[in-house]
Amino acid sequence: MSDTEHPAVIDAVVVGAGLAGLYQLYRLRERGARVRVLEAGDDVGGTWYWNRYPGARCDIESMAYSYSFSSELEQEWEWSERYAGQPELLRYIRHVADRFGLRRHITFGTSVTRAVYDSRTHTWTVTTDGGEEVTARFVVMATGCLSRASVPDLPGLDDYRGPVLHTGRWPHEEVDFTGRRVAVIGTGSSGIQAIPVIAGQAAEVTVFQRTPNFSFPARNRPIGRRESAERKANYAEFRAWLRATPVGIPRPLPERGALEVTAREREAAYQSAWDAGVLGGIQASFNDTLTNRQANDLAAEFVRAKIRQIVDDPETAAALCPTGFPLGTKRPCLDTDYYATFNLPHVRLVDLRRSPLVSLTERGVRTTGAEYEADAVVLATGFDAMTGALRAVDIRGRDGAALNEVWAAGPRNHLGLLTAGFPNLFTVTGPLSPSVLSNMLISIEQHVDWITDCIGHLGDHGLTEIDATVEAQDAWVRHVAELAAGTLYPEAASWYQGANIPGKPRVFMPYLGGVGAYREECDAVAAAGYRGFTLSRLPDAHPTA
Ligand code: NA7
Repeated sequence: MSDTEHPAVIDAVVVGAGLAGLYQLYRLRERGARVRVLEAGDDVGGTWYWNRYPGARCDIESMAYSYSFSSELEQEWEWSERYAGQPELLRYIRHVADRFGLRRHITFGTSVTRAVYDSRTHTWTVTTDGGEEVTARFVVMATGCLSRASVPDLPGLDDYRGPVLHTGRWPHEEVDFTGRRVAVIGTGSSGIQAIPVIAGQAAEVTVFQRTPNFSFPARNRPIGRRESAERKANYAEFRAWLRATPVGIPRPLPERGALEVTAREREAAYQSAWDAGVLGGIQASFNDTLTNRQANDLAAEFVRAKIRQIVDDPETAAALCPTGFPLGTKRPCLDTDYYATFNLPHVRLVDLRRSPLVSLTERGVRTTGAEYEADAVVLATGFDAMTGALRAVDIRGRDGAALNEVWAAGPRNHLGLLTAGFPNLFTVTGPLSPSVLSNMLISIEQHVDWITDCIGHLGDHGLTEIDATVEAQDAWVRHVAELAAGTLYPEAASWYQGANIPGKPRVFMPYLGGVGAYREECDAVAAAGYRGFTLSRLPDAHPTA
């Protein structure tokens, strides 16, 4: 690793100190690169720093949703539960930062507002909200897919007198709902995790549901020492298997379609997935759930029957039954006692499809049917997913081109990694990569390894710039869209395709080819000398990284 041409120019700025940013920092430091990480929060953790709402929990098993880069770390860390809660995940991430001496390279409480590329020097100058400028050869956007909270433009939001809490921006001090009336707006993963826990504390909970979701029991439980030791004895094999699967989640790989088996076999398969408590388990019972509407309807009906079984009041059960979009095409949820919570006398469901939300008032929430008083309002209303955090930064590439303009009709890039005209600016788990349709840790490690190797390759060959070609980018954008078009995903108004944000272009953003195939493609591109990218060097430049 040699120095950049100017001592004030560092090798890389990494934006974000979540799981992606920390690993990127670790890998680049390992190569001796000079790196600054800029992080908006006051600590490491990313998603697990911000999402502190009651019940926040990962719905991929801890022993799969954790770093694999260090076998010492893997062996020494003991997870207490099958699905770790937010406090434990944050402890783990802080431990990683300390164990690998990463903190001294991180500036906290600092947001990046602007990044400008200089084609003459092949460097980016990044500006922070504190007015600082940092110049680096490479920028890695490790800003997360679900990091920009979406607060809907609800009339009367300012009139409401009580606290309004967004699940994705939860306060750091304890929020005590004891004896209070709580209104929860939103029934995605966050709401579905939070509602049973809030109901365990509050005097009254009113849930405002616009779209019911498919949710499955998580079957969370403590991990015993023996179970942990068994997994750790074969950790490398387990990780290798996960990396080759479609989504990197430990669950069986279906070989048959739902219509190729008898009704009894089908029921048994769904029941076994329901009992296993694995994210996406029901849809993964058969290989055609997300491509064949009839197969999907069978799986969806199985879940609706479960909801009707669990929920005592038939009207509430009917309102909780998801209809109108295929199972799995909106992010499925894992829960602990979600549906049963509606049997509690102090919990009620307000179906916004029947009586739409009109406004917040001084005292609570008004729908077309009634006004519901509340001492606190919880917004579990989600995120400007996948592109929100990237578009929040004013990114200017070659010739001053604005990323926001280039992406006006939806994200464009090659392999989800680099956008043509924005050289040396990488995104980790960005749009058009498997990202949110995968175990994030698998995708993060794969991206960071690829990016680090790419930066190393440039340095080893005296090169200072990598840019995607427009042809390769166009082909990749087309490929991602074609994969989505062959499935039922486009039938749902999901955040996967930006439908939750008014005015956002409807483009299906995650790559659906699976993490195994995706890794192979990325590796093949690198092995072919970064096919689809243009590599160049500045005359007289000292190579970096
Ligand atoms: P989601 O999954 O986007 O869920 C947001 C929920 O909020 C969803 O039920 C929305 O209904 C509802 N919502 C959003 N805006 C409104 C308004 N204006 N009125 C009523 N209801 C509204 O976000 P989460 O935080 O739960 O989960 C995000 C991901 O984090 C999750 O998938 C995991 O990957 C982790 P809608 O469906 O739009 O009708």
